[in-house]
Parts: sequence; structure tokens; C-alpha cells
Amino acid sequence: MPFTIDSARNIFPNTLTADAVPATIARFNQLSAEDQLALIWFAYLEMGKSLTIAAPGAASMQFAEPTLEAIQKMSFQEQSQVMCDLANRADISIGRTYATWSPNIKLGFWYRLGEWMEAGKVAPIPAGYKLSANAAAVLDSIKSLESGQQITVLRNAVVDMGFDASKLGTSQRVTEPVVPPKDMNQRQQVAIAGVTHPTILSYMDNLNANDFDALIELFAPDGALQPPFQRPIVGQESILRFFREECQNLKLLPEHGVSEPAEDGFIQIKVTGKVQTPWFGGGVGMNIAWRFLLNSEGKIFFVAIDLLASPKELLNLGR
Ligand code: 45D
Repeated sequence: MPFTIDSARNIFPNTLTADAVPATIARFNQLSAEDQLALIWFAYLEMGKSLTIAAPGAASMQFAEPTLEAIQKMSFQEQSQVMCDLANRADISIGRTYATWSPNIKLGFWYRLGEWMEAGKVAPIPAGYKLSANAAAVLDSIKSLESGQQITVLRNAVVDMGFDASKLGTSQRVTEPVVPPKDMNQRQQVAIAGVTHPTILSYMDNLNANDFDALIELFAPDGALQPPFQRPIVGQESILRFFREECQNLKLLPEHGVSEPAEDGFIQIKVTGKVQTPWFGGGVGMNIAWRFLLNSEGKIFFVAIDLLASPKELLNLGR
């Protein structure tokens, strides 16, 4: 039977992903808005002891600026209310604006609010705020995760806030400007022990160079890409938009892989290694697997990107 996107999702089925991430998010979502905000605040303070987060650039902050200014002018009580409304996904004007933003703009918005909360310019989490027992347990779980999983939990919490984007009548999207691809003489080439297929090497090199136009050519027209803990994004147009909106300045450090023939002249290839986000640079190396299915023309029919359960999984290349 030929592959479908759905069946492709099951290649290399013994890959163990970090299911602590969705489990933690599900528990987090049960908490009250006040507890959610306080919990993120405490988690963020805790992480700040060992990790440095990079300040977002002016180009990506420009879109959040008017909203941030409006919040700055509010009373502390109004500010707390807006933050709770965002956590509650309430239908407020700021929640609708927030829903149009790409993940990095949402993160930049909270980054700035965090700075202002720390400086006392925006309503802080009250000193001595006592988390509910459940919230304290979720915070403990977050503290016990490895750093790549911690930042994924925080990112997902931020992305999920605001009014439900699917309920907005119009679907205008606000995203950071796309940076030009790296100059050819600035590019580096990856080497992957066990994998020499040019499509795989070009995938890594083009993504590292922000060369999304070259990258998308590696995909079959009806190909799909499945980001960690998400459903597949299907078709070249949607995948290209995703690359432009969410994948700038990533650093992929693939280490090793295996390549095996599959049905219908397809090839399945699993690669493991590290990925760095521009927010944390070399400070956080996420343990990642790429599970590729190439069609008989060597184009990407499917690729899943998984956040792995533990560093031990980097060595799991069996089927
Ligand atoms: O609520 O091959 C306060 C793909 C308190 C592409 C706060 C990929 C109140 C293809 C502290 C103010 C993308 C799939 C909040 C590869 C409050 C591909 C603020 C993978 C919210 C490899 C909190 C890429 C703040 C990957 C400011 C896996 C939190 C990328 C900030 C992963 C958190 C990137 C930040 C990740 C988290 C980035 C900045 C996980 C960033 C996480």
C-alpha cells in the first residue's frame, strides 16, 4: 500500500518523544489564570538563574509596541486584568491582536512585560503570592525537566494564550520580517555520521542558512512537515509560510542517522542531534530527531521533528 501522510507519521515508531511536555501543558491549562501567571513567573525566575535569554530585536518588537504602550498606561489593576484575560483566552481587544501574532512576537511581548514587571513598571506578581497545591506541583515538574523541555513548555504556554485565532473572522497574520538568506561564503555544511543523502544534507544546510526558497524545493508538492507536538503542515505553500514565520535563525546540529529502503522506492531516514533556538543560543541544546520519508524522486514526502524524551534517545536509531 502506498504511503499516506498519516501512515508516514508512524515511521521509526520506537522513537521516544518528550511526552512530559504535553502532559505538563495539560496540567497547566487546568489552573486558574492567576496561578498560571504566577507559575510562569516563578519558572522564568528559576530558569533565569542558569540560562540567558536573548533580547528580541527591534524589528520583531515593532508589532507588539503599540499594545505594550497601551498596557504601560494602565493602572496595575487593569494590567493584571489584561494578563489574566490573555491567560483565559478571553475575547478582549488585546487578546484579538495577540492572536494574530507569530510565536516570536508573542514571546517578545512577554519578554518585555517580564522586564517591566521586574522593574516595577507593570503590575508584578504580588510578593508572597502562594501557588495552589496543584500549581506548586506543576512548577515542581517543570523544574525537573531538562532545559530544552522547559523552554518548550514555556513557549507552548505563551503561544496558547490570547483569543482563539480560529474564531477571528479575518485571519490576518502578523509576523517578523523575513531576514535574507546567509551569503554563500558564510554557510557551513553539516556532516551526519551514517547519512549522505543530498536531500537530507541540503535540508539541514538550507535551514541553517535561512534559505527557505531553496529549502522548500526539497519537498514534494504534497509533502508534509510535522513540528514537535503538532499535527502535520501539508503542502509546499503552508510549509514555506511556516518556515518564514517560525524558523528563522535556528541552528541545526545533526549528529548521526540511519537510512533504509521503504515501500514503493521510498527511503526512510532518521537523524538525531541538537537544535538551538535564537532565544537561548548555545545555552540550550534541544535533543531532536528528524524522521524523513523521501519519495522515489528523492523529495521529502514527510518529515517529523520530535523533541526527544532524553539524551539517551539520541542513540536510538533502530526501527
Ligand atoms: O505569563 O527541522 C512572565 C522546526 C510571567 C522546523 C511571562 C524545527 C507571566 C523544522 C515571566 C512575564 C521549527 C519544526 C509569562 C526544526 C507570563 C526543523 C514570560 C524545530 C508568559 C529542527 C515568559 C525547532 C517568557 C525547535 C518571556 C524545536 C517566556 C525550536 C519565554 C524550539 C520563553 C524553540 C521562550 C523553542 C521560549 C523556543 C523565549 C522551544 C523559547 C522557546
